[in-house]
Amino acid sequence: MSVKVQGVVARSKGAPVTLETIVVPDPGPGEARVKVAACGVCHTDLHYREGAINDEFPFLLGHEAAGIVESVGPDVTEVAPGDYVILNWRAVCGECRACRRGRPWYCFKTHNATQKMTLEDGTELTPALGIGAFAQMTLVAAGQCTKVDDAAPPEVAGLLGCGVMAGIGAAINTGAVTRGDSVAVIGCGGVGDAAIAGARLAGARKIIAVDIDDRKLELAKGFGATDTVNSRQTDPVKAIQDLTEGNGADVVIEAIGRPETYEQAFYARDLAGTVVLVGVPSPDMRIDMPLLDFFGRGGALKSSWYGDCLPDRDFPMLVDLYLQGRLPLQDFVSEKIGIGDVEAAFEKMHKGDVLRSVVMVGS
Ligand code: PAD
Ligand code: ZN
Repeated sequence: MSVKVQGVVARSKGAPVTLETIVVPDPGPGEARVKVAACGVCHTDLHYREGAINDEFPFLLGHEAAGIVESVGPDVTEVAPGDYVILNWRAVCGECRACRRGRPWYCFKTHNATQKMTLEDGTELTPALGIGAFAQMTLVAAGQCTKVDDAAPPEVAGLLGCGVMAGIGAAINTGAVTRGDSVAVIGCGGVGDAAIAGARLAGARKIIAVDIDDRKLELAKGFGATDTVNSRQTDPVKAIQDLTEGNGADVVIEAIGRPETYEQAFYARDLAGTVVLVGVPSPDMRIDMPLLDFFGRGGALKSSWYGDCLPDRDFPMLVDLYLQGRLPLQDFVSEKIGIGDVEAAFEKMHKGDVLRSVVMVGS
């Protein structure tokens, strides 16, 4: 039997989100239906609402979630009802050219639910990142459910499902930060602070946080920033060079998704250093830089999709580090809110008032 629950829907470009009754089908082959407990509000949800990802409206928003498997399709063996899971948007296929080459974190055919969730009138919904978890129940591919230790509360565990994983992975997987590196992170929201936490876990000796908001810089220190730069007042490229014996950082992570901050990242790294772009730009953005500088400065320019993570490898490991007190996931949670408060949370995100608002869907 399909179930009807409340979900947060973006009906058209730029319009405020609305709480709607949605219809969630019974799980079919390869699918699982999950009772969502908590779901973080990520900047990518706002990108969806603003039509910056694609225009397949209406969207069912929310994708940074933890919950409990409610039921599974007939052939599903990897998860069972009652399992405590983090939802992921990288259920790797094992068959595409990336998977076959042994690079499953680039999987080009990740699995999502086959059936569609709908509005009551039958209008098909596009779930954000194939998840759609600002809803009491959601339908996903079984491989999108990663089992983790239920000692980690859902508002904390769920954050690993997107932004925090993206940030940590940008540092430890894409940027391959290692012991002794200098690292700069431009943009210290949830994703940037997670990159800082990742750089600390990997053993970076200097971690420079850059933001235009002093409140964010203060929080960044708590995740491991050794130095902070307010780029509204100070040229960040010069400041990062000054803090690294004039050289620039070994790895610079851009966690905003804007041309001017990408350019800062490019010039703030050491010769042959690495730039990681984890912020998501919008389609209208352009960049104009001398091609010679790309050659002359060498090194690696990388993008980080979801922190190049493998959910089954990385989520349980990071939950364990959290439970050991080595990864302060709880500090990303600025507030816990109700399912009707997502629009207000976007406003707070926009104003820089929060790292993460987490919707306690189950309460
Ligand atoms: P956020 O809005 O919480 O944080 C952005 C931060 O950047 C804030 O602290 C701002 O103050 C700061 N900022 C804004 N403009 C500037 C500027 N010009 N110079 C310096 N700092 C500035 O967002 P978030 O942390 O949730 O997400 C950040 C980006 O990461 C966003 O583009 C999101 O879509 C992207 C993302 N990417 C992935 C991925 O897989 N690549 C996953 C999840 C999120
Ligand atoms: Zn996200």
